[in-house]
Amino acid sequence: MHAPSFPGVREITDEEVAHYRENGWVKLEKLFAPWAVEGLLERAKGRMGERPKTVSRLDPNERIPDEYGWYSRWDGPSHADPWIHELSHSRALARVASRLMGGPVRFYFDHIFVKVPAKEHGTMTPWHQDLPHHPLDRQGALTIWVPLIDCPPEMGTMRFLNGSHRSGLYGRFLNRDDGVSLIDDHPDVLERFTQSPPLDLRAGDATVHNLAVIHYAPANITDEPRWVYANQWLPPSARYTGAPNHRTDGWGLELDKPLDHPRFPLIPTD
Ligand SMILES: O=C(O)CCC(=O)C(=O)O
Repeated sequence: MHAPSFPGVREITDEEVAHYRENGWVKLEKLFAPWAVEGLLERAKGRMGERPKTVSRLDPNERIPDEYGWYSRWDGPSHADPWIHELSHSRALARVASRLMGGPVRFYFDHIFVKVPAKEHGTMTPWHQDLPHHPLDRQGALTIWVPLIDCPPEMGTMRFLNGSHRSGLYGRFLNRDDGVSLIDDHPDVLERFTQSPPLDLRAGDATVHNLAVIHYAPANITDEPRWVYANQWLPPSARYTGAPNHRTDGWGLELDKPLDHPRFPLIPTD
């Protein structure tokens, strides 16, 4: 497949790769050039509005009420906007994922994720692992999470339990309606693992995390919405489990087969 070379994404270093492998997450300063961040933010606001609303998955020109009160989202912006597609499916971004993962990569998903200020109805993102929420049979996938505005800890930058991606799977804890948290079920994790420091990110910095690392994000206690572009990658060998998921439903994926479908392309990295 053709993968555009996108000059707005930098190469990462061996030290950054080593940090990711050891801890299950890494901070990448200035991953996106300022013009790339501006391009994303302008498009996100164009679709979602200055005081953002969720974009319909059925019609990317339509704004709909937020599914959960604490965030607004635009799922799959790269499928609706060719400029975002150039970035999300670029060789440069695939190289970042590939170096961290240690092999070839498959594009999985992207979205704009806007955390609403706490004084409206934003909340913390509770402790969780992502992987139990995905229809994937194995580990290895990662998320590249890029704030599009300066994002101090008060806006809710993520905190990670260092090395927890190597300790197995703990359960599903996002958007639970019974109020049970990962810490209720596994109170020992906060002693077993050290916690990453509060991260002060500039627009265009990134955190990358393994879908198996335990993490949370505090509430956004500022007055401004927290605009983030997140982009996810799979190891090509990952197989589809058939669990319902908005990323994969409706594409005719076959149970127990890799996600070989134009929606989830392998992106060349050299
Ligand atoms: O942005 C947040 O508040 C949480 C994001 C998150 O948990 C994730 O990307 O896995």
